[in-house]
Amino acid sequence: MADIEQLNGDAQSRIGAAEDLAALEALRVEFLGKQGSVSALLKTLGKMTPEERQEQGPKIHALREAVQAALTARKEALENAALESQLAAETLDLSLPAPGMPQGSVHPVSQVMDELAEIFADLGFAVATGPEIEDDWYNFTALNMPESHPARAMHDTFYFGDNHRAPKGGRMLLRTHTSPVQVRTMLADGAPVRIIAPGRVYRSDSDATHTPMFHQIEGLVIDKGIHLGHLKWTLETFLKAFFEREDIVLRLRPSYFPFTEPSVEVDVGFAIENGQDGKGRRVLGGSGDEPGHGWMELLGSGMVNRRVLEMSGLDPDEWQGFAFGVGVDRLAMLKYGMDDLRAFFDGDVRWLRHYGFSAFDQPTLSAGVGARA
Ligand code: 2NM
Repeated sequence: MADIEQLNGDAQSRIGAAEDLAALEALRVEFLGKQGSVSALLKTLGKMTPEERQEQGPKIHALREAVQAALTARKEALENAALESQLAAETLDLSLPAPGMPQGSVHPVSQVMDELAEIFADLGFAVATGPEIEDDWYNFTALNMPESHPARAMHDTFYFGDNHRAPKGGRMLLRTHTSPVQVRTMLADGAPVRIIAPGRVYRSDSDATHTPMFHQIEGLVIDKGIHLGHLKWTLETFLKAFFEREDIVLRLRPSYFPFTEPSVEVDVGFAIENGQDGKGRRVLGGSGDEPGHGWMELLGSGMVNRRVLEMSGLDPDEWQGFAFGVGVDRLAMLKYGMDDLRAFFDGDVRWLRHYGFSAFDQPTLSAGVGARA
């Protein structure tokens, strides 16, 4: 009896103090193994009288249960502790770049696209997209550029061969602007409309300021009673948000586009106080009459031509609208100080490392759309 209690006390304290799983296994063998001390006690039951067995049996079985329970509890505690320390030692941040791998970055064009989408979303514009392979009806005819129109030749269009034809027989081409997206949106959804159409466009043209593929964002607002004032306010609000300065001034020059009437080209300047732009401001721009002073041509826009509205399924006596188009690559160059457009598409990782943006830098209006992480 005293033996059993002593054995249990000894087993409990030594099992509780076992420092690792190997030590615990040694204790299991020592107590419960074939040659173990508890097993030896169990074997004595066979030689006992029935009366002794009736008294000792339950006690010895209880001892075995208690030792087994202590082993199980200690094993669980040791395993938990091992897991805890493993978890503490092996922290794994899945958002970090893999060791030894080059870190990717967001291309400036993608960053500017995201900034523009954020700015226009705040003004209530939805993003619309459409095919880059178009037929000439959506790219030209619906935009008031019939077959014979000289502007078609001016667009340096990439055409597909004669074996690729649109369902109605028109020629297929790489879109030269995102305007066909606007036509498709008006035809599909009707009016009112408030969208931007960002995306790739293609023109056969290549030098330091032109690449055969570039990025454009066009905007379209259609509603009742829309006029040039709405256009000017929208562009002013957009450019102030994009360049993150309040002293942006716009100059609207009469121009010509087949799809708008009237058409205006928009120049931007930065005003500084105490100057002379007619409102007591001096105007700074990228190029102009004096070095460092003047205006920079930035985008084209105008009131959507009645014929375009008609071909897009809208009654021009009921609905009016304005549209604008701007080169995203050019905006990126201006905002982030890049000088050669061709470097945008070389895929040179050194250039990307220098000009690229952190993937964690999500443009938001509250943080400033162009904030760098
Ligand atoms: C520009 C300039 C002026 C324009 C027009 C349209 C549409 F489809 F509504 F007629 N979309 N975009 C437009 C107008 C584009 O880019 C320099």
